[in-house]
Amino acid sequence: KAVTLIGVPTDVGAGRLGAAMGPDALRVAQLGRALGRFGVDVQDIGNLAGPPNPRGPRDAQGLRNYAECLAWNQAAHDAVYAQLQAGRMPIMLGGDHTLATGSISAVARHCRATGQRLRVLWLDAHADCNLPEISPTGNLHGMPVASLCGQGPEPLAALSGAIPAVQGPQICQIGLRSVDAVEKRIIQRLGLEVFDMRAIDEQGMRAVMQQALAGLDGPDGEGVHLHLSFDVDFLDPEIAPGTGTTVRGGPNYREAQLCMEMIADSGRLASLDIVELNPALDIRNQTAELVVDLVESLFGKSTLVRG
Ligand code: DIR
Ligand code: MN
Ligand code: MN
Ligand code: MN
Repeated sequence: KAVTLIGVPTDVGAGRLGAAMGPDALRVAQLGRALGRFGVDVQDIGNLAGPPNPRGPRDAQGLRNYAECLAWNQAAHDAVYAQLQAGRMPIMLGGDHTLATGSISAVARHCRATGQRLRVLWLDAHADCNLPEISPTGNLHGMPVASLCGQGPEPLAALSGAIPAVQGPQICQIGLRSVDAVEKRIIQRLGLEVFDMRAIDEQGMRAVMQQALAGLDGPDGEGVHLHLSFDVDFLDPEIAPGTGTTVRGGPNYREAQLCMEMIADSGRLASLDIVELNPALDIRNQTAELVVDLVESLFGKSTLVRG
């Protein structure tokens, strides 16, 4: 297995500053070395470059820092696509969640070129499918799912070279517990598959992940490219304080581990975003260390010999 770490140090899509330091916090927590211990060939290409955060007001479209968001997403797209073409698995170290438009657009382009089927798992407290007109904040990190499904500003929606980059039913969201009023209807309109916290409470993480990953591990899963977009605010704030928009009532440590272990068992993980880690809000880098711990499970760390 060959993996490339791509730092994308920006917070232009977020309401608070600090996610731009996410890539370095993950390096301090030794993400690369942790993966190396599983026999993974890890290359860290450092941080991409892009415009500074102007901290602008909402523009006429209702968006904050739109031009800067587009530039960072284009950079993320190009870097992720280059790694996929080189046959390496990209891990994008964000950065705020706007960047998933760029990374997943690259993955969608790659799947189109190689004839693979794309499945996206979206771990988040939020649905991220706001549109400029209905967003309560104008922050683009609340909109990447809409962009990927062909909604909102066209230059972002068109990054993969086709609109939409992804169809709603290809995206499965897990852990939601904060969805804006109009967003609830967009979720339905786009046809997203959603397991909110209530589903996890009622059915348990195991049953939820079995449904989310249904068919992937067998012969039906051959030719499926599984992308994981991991917003750190998916996790309960008690274990993960280092992120900008915490919402109480998220998955606990064991639930999060099981989620990652079951994704690893599918054997299909082919690209990953780690986003919204905000070291300025963290306590002694504990959230970055937790993320590294979870990513180890994602790459097959297990307590006992398996398989
Ligand atoms: C809110 C918050 N729904 C918004 N979204 C966040 O601004 O659109 N997404 N924090 O991660
Ligand atoms: Mn979120
Ligand atoms: Mn692939
Ligand atoms: Mn998000």
